[in-house]
Amino acid sequence: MSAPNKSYDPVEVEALKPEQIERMRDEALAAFEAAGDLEALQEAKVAHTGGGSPLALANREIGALPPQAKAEAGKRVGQARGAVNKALAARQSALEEERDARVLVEEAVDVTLPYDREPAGARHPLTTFMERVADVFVAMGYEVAEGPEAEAEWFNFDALNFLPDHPARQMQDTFFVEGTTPEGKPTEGDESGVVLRTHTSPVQARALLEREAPVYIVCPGRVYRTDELDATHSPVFHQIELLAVDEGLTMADLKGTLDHMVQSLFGPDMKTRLRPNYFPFTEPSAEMDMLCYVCKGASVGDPDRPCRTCSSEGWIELGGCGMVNPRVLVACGVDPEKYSGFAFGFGIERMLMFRHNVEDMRDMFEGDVRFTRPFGMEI
Ligand code: FA5
Repeated sequence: MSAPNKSYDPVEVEALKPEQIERMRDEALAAFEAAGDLEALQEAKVAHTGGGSPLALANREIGALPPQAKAEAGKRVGQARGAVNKALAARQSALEEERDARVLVEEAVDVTLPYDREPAGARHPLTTFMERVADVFVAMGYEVAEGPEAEAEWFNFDALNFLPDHPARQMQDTFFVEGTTPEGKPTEGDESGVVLRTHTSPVQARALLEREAPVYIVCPGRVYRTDELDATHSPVFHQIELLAVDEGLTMADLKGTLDHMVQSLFGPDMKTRLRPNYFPFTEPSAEMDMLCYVCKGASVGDPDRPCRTCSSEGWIELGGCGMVNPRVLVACGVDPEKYSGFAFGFGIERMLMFRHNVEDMRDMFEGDVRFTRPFGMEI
């Protein structure tokens, strides 16, 4: 290792000359001053105080100087570095203050703004429409009744006079849950299997068994059939059922009640018509149609006024109805000599499709808020 050079003249070390140190300090101060934001200041900091900065490099030269020169150069460089660090800290806090003031303005929260800007959800039109229909009858004194969706076969079929070999009891129409063979026959020892109810009519039997006549009930609910999902069918859909059992009820009461319902839902000039049909639990039975609420029948036979809603038929099919079959009354312990009744049931999805020109039933089940939102809230 070589000894320090006694004749070494510190003035000869260029980087340690006073004017050089001053220049380095001044350049650093100017760079800090010129930094417009904290990012630029960080760059200036690295350039002027980092390991590769001119002052750091000059500092490294000091080690090789003789003691006297070392002390002088050390003092010079130390003072310059002190001034640079002080200026850096001052600029840093000035820029931080500026940033804080700017953020306070830019990110200010106006607490006086309205707070309910969250988009409000909407109830599903199936729900609101079912409630609306039920309300029509509640206003007339009917009671809302319910039954289970997993229903005893006896209520879904037997009590309603479906004979054991009725086609609706086959697997292709009904979801059998338990107590039933794959062919739809009861398994050994099971008196009644369990099915997913195929209609809301079993609530008729439940209501008659639970209450003393007279009985007036309305029952909205979910039902299941082994139908494929397409634009007009769903394996899970909704029906609304009505049952009135009292002394002296006739088809005229049924017709008047149906007319009242469509007038309440679609307007005062609405009416219904009945066409003969067959249901095991009503006798006589009918298919009920309502006047097309769009063309009011005017499109029939007029090619210049076609109606998309009723396909220019003038009428829209609603569902089934009839006078309660006396066999059902007997099965439910009601005296058919004293009481008579009427019932009807229809599909909510199909009704909604007509009411709101929904072309594809699947839109109702996809849960897309863009479908439900336009319906808003119905109160
Ligand atoms: C019945 O379900 C009878 N219980 C109605 C009834 C009640 C008759 C009281 C007499 C007395 P039907 O099988 O026709 O009837 O169905 C009634 C309505 O359900 C149909 O008019 C239709 O609007 C609707 N519907 C039937 N299958 C489907 C399905 N797969 N998807 C959507 N709606 C359906």
